[in-house]
Amino acid sequence: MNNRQNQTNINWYPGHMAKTRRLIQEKFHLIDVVYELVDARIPYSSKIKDIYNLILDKPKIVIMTKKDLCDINVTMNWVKYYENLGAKVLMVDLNDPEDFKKIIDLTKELTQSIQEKREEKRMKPKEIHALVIGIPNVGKSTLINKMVGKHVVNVGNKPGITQHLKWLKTPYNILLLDTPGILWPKLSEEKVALNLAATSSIKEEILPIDEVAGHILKMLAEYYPDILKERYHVSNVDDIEEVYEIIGKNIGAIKHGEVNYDKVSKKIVNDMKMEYIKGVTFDR
Ligand SMILES: Nc1nc2c(ncn2[C@@H]2O[C@H](COP(=O)(O)OP(=O)(O)O)[C@@H](O)[C@H]2O)c(=O)[nH]1
Ligand SMILES: [Mg+2]
Repeated sequence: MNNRQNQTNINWYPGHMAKTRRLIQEKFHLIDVVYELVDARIPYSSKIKDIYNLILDKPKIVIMTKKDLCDINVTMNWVKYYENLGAKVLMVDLNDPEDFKKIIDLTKELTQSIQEKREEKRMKPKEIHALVIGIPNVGKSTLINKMVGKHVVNVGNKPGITQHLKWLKTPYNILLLDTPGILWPKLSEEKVALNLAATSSIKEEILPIDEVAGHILKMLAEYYPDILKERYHVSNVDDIEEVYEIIGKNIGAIKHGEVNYDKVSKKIVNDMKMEYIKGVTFDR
């Protein structure tokens, strides 16, 4: 991993990260609750690892998004794991209004004591300041737009675009702040980096596409052979070479008997992105 990192454009991350941390620190005293978003397909790999000293002591909800795309039984083990560490966890499909309501309800619950104290002093309820943090592509913008009730931040935008540094009003007496910059996961573990690339949380250029596709196939073969068989009409999932050939045939990526590996890899990665491959959790 180290060698490869040096070869890629990964070098500009640390500076961005430091800036993000500083911006969070500046807003810290205002924050009542933190929404930490992770991808339910990779509840370990998509978790920010070195932000905790920053947000310690703040009430926090770990929101596992994309429930509709994950393997619920496996992700449930991660929910329990984080709950055992003392976290409040919600597994959600951000497009499901009932799941969305759970986030609002839990926020009210976690900030109840703040409001009760104010009530005793005959003050009106405080507008709760919530910070939304998470690595790219975990649904931060989707959540914010849903809560605000209109399109205020771009969904699915490329990481690197300057973000709002503005508290956004919602009808729930909650003000929202998007991650002020970019938070990067730790890429030191090879498997983590592959998981992140497989779920589009890190840019495609960072890892070779054949490695990302190979990782997706390997995970499917090991844990979800039926999904692999059904999606690509293969019978023997253990022979990756054969799987490539069959997919190559199916998508017309074979010329003079030669498989166009690049095309097949792109197809596999794209199938994850387009949500054709779902019901999978890659952190075990
Ligand atoms: N299936 C599914 N897709 C989601 C969910 N939440 C977000 N997305 C999609 O994930 C992609 C990234 O979302 P975005 O809000 O831009 O993530 P951000 O980079 O963290 O702001 C978009 O295509 C969203 O539509 C969810 O719960 N389920
Ligand atoms: Mg966003």
